[in-house]
Amino acid sequence: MPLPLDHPLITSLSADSQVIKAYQGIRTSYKPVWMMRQAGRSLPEYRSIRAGISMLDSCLRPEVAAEITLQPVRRHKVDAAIFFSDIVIPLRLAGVNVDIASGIGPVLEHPVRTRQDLENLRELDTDALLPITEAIKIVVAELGSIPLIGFGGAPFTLASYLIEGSPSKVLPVTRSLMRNDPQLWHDILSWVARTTSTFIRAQVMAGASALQLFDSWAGKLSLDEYVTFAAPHSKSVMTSLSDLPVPRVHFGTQTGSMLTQMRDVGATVMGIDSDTPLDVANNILGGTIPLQGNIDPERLSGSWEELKLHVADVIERGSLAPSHVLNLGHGVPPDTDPDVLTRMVAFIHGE
Ligand code: 1CP
Repeated sequence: MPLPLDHPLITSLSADSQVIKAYQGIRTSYKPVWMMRQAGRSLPEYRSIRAGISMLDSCLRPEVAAEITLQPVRRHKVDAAIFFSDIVIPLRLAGVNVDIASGIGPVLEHPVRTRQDLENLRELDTDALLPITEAIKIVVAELGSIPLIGFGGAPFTLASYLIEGSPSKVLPVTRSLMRNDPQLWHDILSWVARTTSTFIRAQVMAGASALQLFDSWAGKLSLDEYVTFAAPHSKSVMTSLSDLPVPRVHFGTQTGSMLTQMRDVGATVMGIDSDTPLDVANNILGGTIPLQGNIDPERLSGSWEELKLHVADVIERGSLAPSHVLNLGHGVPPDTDPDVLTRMVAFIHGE
């Protein structure tokens, strides 16, 4: 589908940005950087705008979501904005009773675990996404040539919240449903794939210049399980979005053993977590695809000298890939000193 004529990739505002060029495999001497979970979390201006507003409300109030998206760009001078929202927002907008509990994460009153639960789910109506597209229009008008990255949760990660009902490190209910009722599993994941895909498409059509699919928990599966139970649904998301002329980043954690399978669902850029050095990831992927990552978030609270050495090492290893967008290997920890992030971005830019 062609993008609207006022989309920043079409007006060329963001088309020549360093992040988009690097996502397209074009390497320049400039080193572009943005950080996962840069919107929110560690910034005092984020905590102040969020005071008295719940997480979900802040995502659904366009002015608030737009302002939070822009805060880290102003402060840290990063080369891209990530839209402030959450992977469970499309579930909520489709009528699922999900809330984001402060300090815990997404929680559901009635997890989806039976055929009847699935039949009660509605399709996500694009009209319901109006608060999202309104926020994006405000953001892109402010960003000018800096690209906005839209995102969504991959079906496996999103379904694990839907089925489990609350954040879990071991996903017992999810894994048992997957093994014991594969037909129901695939039907639930098909619904999730359509829902997350509708959410991402709306962000791109409203002005996002790239998209990132987060499969944060994919690494909890064995390679066989990933290929059988998760990859087909991630593929259906990526395929359904492949008519949009934007780069498609795919990211997961502890996924060193499944990088090629994750690429093969239709990614055009691979996000790498801190566990796999970029030169190793590049070898696994055959040197064929731009990489994003993978500064260890834990180093942000260590000494500046050691952080600089670590960042230089990441840049060195990333120089072997076709192109490289600097990022963290996972999200910004909430207790990070924001000045360290600003300083790190300046260091990457060679200032
Ligand atoms: O800065 C940004 O990256 C933009 C906004 C963003 C994104 C991309 C948020 C805001 N959430 C996400 C994606 C997201 N949400 C993921 C994938 C990325 C990742 O692995 O980090 C996941 C797994 C979630 C689910 C989620 N939402 C959790 C994790 C809970 C768990 O299972 O351990 C939590 C704590 C949330 C709430 C949330 N989402 C976003 C923020 C800023 C917060 C904290 C809310 C608060 O202030 O209380």
